[in-house]
Amino acid sequence: MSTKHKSLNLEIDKLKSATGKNFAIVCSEWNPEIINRLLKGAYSFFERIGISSDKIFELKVPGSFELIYGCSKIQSSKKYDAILAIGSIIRGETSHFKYISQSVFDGIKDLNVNGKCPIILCLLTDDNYQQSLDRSGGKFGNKGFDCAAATAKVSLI
Ligand code: DLZ
Repeated sequence: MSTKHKSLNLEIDKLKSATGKNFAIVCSEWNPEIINRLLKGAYSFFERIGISSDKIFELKVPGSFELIYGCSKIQSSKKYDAILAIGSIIRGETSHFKYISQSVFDGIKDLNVNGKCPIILCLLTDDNYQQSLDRSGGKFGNKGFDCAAATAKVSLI
């Protein structure tokens, strides 16, 4: 086993203390193949720490812009220890990409500032589809898995 995997396993072992926590995932419906790959990564992390997918509340929203509203609703429910927001924005021909991306980062940041319940943002903002594939279970790993680990970690703060 490589050193990298040893340290990953140690880290995952530490995060097993989050097994009793309640998590919610909010995910966008845009770029569904990428979202499904990120979700697969996220659920595989939660399974590694002993949380099965049926124990995680999942809310789908139309696009990444609506992640803000979805997360806000879940925060207000006061039922969860941490929320994982998943979206994929891919640059198009207009400046829409820039406005949506910035709004999501700002909106989720504002929700984190309110201190009700932490939100980890797994938002891919890529120039093209290949970059999104590379980061959702491709050559750069799976950001869904990494962000699920961050969600477990922040629930323990
Ligand atoms: C409109 C739009 C565009 C052009 N691109 C994306 C995208 O790449 N990823 C994404 O998650 N959502 C996109 N959307 C939809 C917006 O997030 C939002 O759902 C709509 O503007 C309606 O508010």
